[in-house]
Amino acid sequence: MPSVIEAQPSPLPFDASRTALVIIDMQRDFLEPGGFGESLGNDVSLLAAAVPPCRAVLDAARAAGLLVVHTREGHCPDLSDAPPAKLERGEPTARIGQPGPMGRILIRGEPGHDIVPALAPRPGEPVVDKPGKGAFYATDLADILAARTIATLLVCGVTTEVCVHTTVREANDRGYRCVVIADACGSYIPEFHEAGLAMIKAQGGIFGWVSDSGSVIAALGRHG
Ligand code: TIU
Repeated sequence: MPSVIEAQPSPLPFDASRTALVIIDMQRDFLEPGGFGESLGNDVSLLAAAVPPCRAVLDAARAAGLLVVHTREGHCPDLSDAPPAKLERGEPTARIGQPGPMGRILIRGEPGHDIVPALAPRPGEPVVDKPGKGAFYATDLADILAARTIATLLVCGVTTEVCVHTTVREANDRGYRCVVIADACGSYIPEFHEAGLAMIKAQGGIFGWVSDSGSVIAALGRHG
């Protein structure tokens, strides 16, 4: 039975059996010191506030039987999937592939590439490894969603204006209804977090809807 998520610019009816929670890049490389986020000159502590709401939504999504998809941004150890234009960013000693306190920065299989323990994937939950900012580019996410006839995405993670936004834009063009869970997202640049959310819901919801963890959890509790 459809339920409704309180959201802006309008409430959104959704069918839980065709809804997925997509958690974007909640990796140690972005959330902890010594990783990719810090190598770009950011204060990584700014992302910590997103973890508890993200965990609360994850618990509710699991309890409601939603498909849960985790994504990780990162590259092959030989960097064959990392374009030079991306490798050139940041301080030369702290670029993608360079050694750091959590292993080679943004490289698959290294400790920094792992999802933070509080949000660790469970067996059976797809983990999509992506070389880009968007979760659809060069991944099998579209196939994973199509196999479950998913129509609505609940999206959270980091960072709001980079990988969350790129993924929502990709998803919107592919026909998904996207609900961005504001307090379960985070940015190194607070005004970009706010602007990113404003862009999504502007113009009648040009990219999707914006909600919050409490509203999403309440809606998941009401479904069915
Ligand atoms: N730098 C920044 O804000 N984000 C990224 O590089 N990747 C993600 O957002 N995951």
